Amino acid sequence: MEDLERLREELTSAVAGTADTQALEELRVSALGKKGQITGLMKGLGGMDPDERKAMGQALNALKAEVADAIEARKAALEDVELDAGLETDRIDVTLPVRPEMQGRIHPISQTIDEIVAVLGEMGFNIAEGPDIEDDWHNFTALNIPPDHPARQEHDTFYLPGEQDGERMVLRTHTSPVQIRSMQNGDPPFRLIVPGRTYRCDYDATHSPMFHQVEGLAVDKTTHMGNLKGCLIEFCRAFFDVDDLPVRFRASYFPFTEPSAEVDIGCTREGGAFRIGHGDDWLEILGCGMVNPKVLENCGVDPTEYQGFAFGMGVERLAMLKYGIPDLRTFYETDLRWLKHYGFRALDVPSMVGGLNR
Ligand code: 2NL
Repeated sequence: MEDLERLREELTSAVAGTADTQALEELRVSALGKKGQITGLMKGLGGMDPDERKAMGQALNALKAEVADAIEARKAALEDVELDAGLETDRIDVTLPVRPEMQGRIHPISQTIDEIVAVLGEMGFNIAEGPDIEDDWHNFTALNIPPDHPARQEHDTFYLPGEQDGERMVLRTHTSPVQIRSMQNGDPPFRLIVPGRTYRCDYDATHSPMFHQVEGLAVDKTTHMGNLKGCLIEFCRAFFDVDDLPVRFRASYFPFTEPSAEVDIGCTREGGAFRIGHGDDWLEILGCGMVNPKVLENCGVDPTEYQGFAFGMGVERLAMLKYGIPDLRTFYETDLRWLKHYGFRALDVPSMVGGLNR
C-alpha cells in the first residue's frame, strides 16, 4: 500500500510536469497501457489471497481512475496552450502591403478580357460560358451555316476523333454556340457577353490554332441597329480610352446576321509610328450585325416578336493593338521575361469606376 502511495505521487507529479501532449501520451501508455505500471500491478492480483486481493484491487482501481482523470485534465490544458501557440505563429496580417518580391503577373489576354467585360458589364450585359467541344448543330447549323455552306471551309474546323450520336464533334470555331444554348435554355430579353477559347486549324504570324473571342448578344422586342451602333461606339471609346475616337460601320457579310457590318476605328500611321485616335487611316477591330431571324427561330425565339444585335471580336488582336504587342505567337510561349514586360499586376483589377488600366 505504501508502494501504491509512492506510485500515486510519482505519477501525478509526472502528469503535471509533462511539457506537451506527445509526452503526456507516452506517460499514459507507460502507466495505463497494456504493459504499463498500473496494469502490471493489476495482473499480480490473481496470485493474492482473497482479502488482500480485495483491498489491493480497490486501491488499484482508485489509483487508475485518479491517474486517468489527471491525464485527461492535463491533456485539455496542454491542447489549449498548443492551440493558442499555433494561432499565434500562423497569424496573417491581411492589412500588410504585398511583398515586394511578388513576381506574378496577369497575362495580357486575361487582362484584355477583364477590360472588355468591365466595359460591357457596366452596360448591363451578363457573362455566359459553355463547352469548348461542340456538336455541328450548335457551332454551325443553328447559326445559318448549313452543311454545304462555304463558311464551313473558311472556319478550318478541328474535328474530334470518333463520333457521338452518329456525328463528329468539333472544337468550337467561335463562341456563338454559347449564345445559341443560352437562347434555347432561357427566355428573352437577352443581354449576354461570351468570352472564351476558340479553335481553328490555322497557324502563322497572325493566326494561332487556339485563340480567344468575346461575343455579345442583345435580344429584345424593340432592339434595333441604332442600339447596336450606340453600344459599340461607346465600347470602342471606353476600351481604348479615347473620348472622341472616330468609329465607322462598313457593310459586310456574316451568315448569322443581316444586315452585317465591320467596325473600324480611326488611327494614324506616320513614319512607322502607329496611334489609335484621330487620323487619316482606319483599323478594323470587330464584326457585328442584326441577328438573322432564322437564327432566332432556330433557338425557339419568335422573330416576329423579337429582334437583336450581335457582335464578335478577337481578343488577341485587341490586346496587340492596345498594348503594342507585335507578335501573336509570344502570347503562348510562357516566357516569364515577356510576361514581366507585358503582364499586369494582380491588384490592378479593371473597372469602369477605378479605371481600366492603372
Ligand atoms: C468577328 C465577327 C460576329 C456574331 C459574331 C452572333 C452570334 C449569334 C447570332 C448572331 Cl448567336 N451573331 N455573333 C455576329 C456578328 C459578328 O463576329 O469578326 N468576330 C471575331
